[in-house]
Amino acid sequence: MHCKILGAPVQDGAGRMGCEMGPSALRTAGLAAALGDLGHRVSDLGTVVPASAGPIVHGNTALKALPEIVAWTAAIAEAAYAASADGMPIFLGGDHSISAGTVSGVARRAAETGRPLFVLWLDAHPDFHTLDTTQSGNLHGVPLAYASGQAGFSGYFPALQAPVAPERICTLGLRSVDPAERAALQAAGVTVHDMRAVDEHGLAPLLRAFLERVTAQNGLLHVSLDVDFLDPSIAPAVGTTVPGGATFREAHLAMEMLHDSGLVSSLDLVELNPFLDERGRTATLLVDLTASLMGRRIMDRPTRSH
Ligand code: 4U7
Ligand code: MN
Ligand code: MN
Ligand code: MN
Repeated sequence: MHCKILGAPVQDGAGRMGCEMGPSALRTAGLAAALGDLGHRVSDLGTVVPASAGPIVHGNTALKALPEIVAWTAAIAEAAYAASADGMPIFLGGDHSISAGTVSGVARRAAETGRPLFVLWLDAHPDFHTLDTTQSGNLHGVPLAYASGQAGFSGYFPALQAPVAPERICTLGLRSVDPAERAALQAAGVTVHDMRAVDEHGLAPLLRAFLERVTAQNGLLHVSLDVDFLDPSIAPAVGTTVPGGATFREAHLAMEMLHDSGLVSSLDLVELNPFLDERGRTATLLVDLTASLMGRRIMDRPTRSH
């Protein structure tokens, strides 16, 4: 596999500074070497440069840094579209607002190939606010709503060329959902596996059922991994700490199952705030999880081929 690393050092979408150091920390933690050791070809395509931000006026006065995030989204979407022509793009955030660009860019590419794009959203939060419903105004809380074509973004964010059908989206790990998001997720038909479901059923059957749907439709799969999917006790480098997240083994198991599926076509590693990390342990964990996703295994076992 040709892994293409692309840095998107965005922090204006989060409530606090620090995520712009995310790509540096992931590179420092040895992402490229870990992928190379697994036999992959690795290219570091460098850092996305945002378009220039013009003034934008919106009725929701809580919104923060709207022109900046719109400018980043346009540039990241172009970069994601270009990078996904072949190989496996790995996008290094940056806060989760980068996924407005990454998902819309890879979705545009998928539409050209004729294969349906599915999205697995690993996160404590669904990030399903619109520009009208967000109360914090932090735009890392809206990318999934935007990329799936929810109303209220047009005229502000770049026009979507290929919205991801909500029925092809699975959120896993949720434990902080605002009332407006809960209603919108349900109305749109997004698959929701909250931490309650993970506790009750275990992660494996939930993820397996989704992967079987992707396989049945010969889909491509974009995985968006927010650091706060993980329990803060193992991943302290987050601004949005929510207790009760995925354990070390749950997270690795998800990555191992994703690898075995052979379905993953692009990946986001987002919301790492190195300013809040402890001696690089969260960055190192993200590199190890990415290695599991890309084929590092405990023991040899047969891999399903697609
Ligand atoms: B993240 C929140 F209110 N929903 O809108 C909001 F709980 O990318 C959190 O998943 C958003 O970390 C979290 O600000 C965005 C809040
Ligand atoms: Mn998120
Ligand atoms: Mn989150
Ligand atoms: Mn967060």
